[in-house]
Amino acid sequence: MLAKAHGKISTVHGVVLRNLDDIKLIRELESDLDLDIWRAGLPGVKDAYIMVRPQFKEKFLERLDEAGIQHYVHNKDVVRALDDFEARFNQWKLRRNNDAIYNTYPRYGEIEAYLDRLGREYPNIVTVVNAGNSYEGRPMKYVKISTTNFEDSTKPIYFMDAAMHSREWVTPPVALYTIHRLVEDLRAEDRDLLENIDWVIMPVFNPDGWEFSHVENRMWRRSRSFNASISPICYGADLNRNFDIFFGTFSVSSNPCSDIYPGPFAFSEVESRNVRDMLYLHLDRIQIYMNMHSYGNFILYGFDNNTLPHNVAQLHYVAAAMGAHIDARKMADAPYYAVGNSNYVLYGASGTSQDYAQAIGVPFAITLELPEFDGYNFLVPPEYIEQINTETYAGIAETARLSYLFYRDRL
Ligand code: 0X9
Ligand code: ZN
Repeated sequence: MLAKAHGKISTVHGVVLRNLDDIKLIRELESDLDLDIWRAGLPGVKDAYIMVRPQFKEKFLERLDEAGIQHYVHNKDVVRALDDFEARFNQWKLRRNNDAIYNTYPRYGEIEAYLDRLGREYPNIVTVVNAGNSYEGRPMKYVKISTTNFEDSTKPIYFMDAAMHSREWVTPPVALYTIHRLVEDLRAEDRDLLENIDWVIMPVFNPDGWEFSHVENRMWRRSRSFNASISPICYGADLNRNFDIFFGTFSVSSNPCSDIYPGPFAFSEVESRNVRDMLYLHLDRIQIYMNMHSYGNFILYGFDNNTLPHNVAQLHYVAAAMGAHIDARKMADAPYYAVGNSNYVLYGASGTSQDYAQAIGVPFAITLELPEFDGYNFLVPPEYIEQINTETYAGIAETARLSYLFYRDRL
């Protein structure tokens, strides 16, 4: 199943970052040597993890040595890590046959069926909407959850999406679990979340990539569009570089085969256009845009170009509260969340949906990078899904509560 990925994948190197210059060098090498940055790292706190294709390995290590940067082999056999993951996931599916959809890594058809079923079973609160079709023609489904049919303008909207990057498999379970808790398992202490807020939740932003990552290449990140005049061999663009904000200016590669290729022009990809249209559809009431990724334990906000939104004090307050609520429930040896401006805490990227949403007027646009355990990176063993779901839900609930408090200022 993963054969195509295997041909391309080689080793992952830990890089000991000392300062911003080291990060800058990595970003340069990223496009020159087509690196796949598995973890960006944080100087003095977290090493970067960089996957290097075999043909570039020598050059990569040479450049690090020249700059006096320490490095080590983090994963000497990515193929084996992929095989291990696949074996564990297969066992999990056998053992947990018929388990809840939010406790596994479901196929897109299963996710659609789940959303449709909720729409049928809870017609008073759940509406299933197709935001438009993906490049390959899959309906990009999302749910609207509301006790007042989205008609009460005194309520804020909480907008959440997941799996914009398809290999970040642990993100849809969190979106699905949030839906489940609001609709099928609403607890007394959470009634306010359903009654005071309207929710827009899209569990899979990139359904073509999601399916491709299940059947062809587990490490697939981008969309699946194809345009022979751009590249006769490489498909897709990075949807988180494709939004019309600082488009194509930093953290991008002009190589259409790169994982950070932003596309030929802003909104070249139908998936990012569809999400843009969803944002505009609800813009007057969206208080939070929560763009879920994996991995690294980060809660980030804009802007990416060395400037801060005018409401950064409130934005930071909300992001930090989220981190604190998740950390309070985290596994003992899991890392704490780092919270802050994306350019400062992680790296600036142009064309992100987070910055786009913030720039068009969403008060709190946040990128959530879900946890990493024991070096599993994108390959989070399914045994951990439940833990990540419940701890993250606590953070989501807290930001939701803050969203309706802050929304009152807008009325
Ligand atoms: O590079 C990205 O798009 C995100 N990281 S990931 O590993 N999930 O691909 C980070 C985006 C951070 N957000 C901004 N810089 N705005
Ligand atoms: Zn991502």
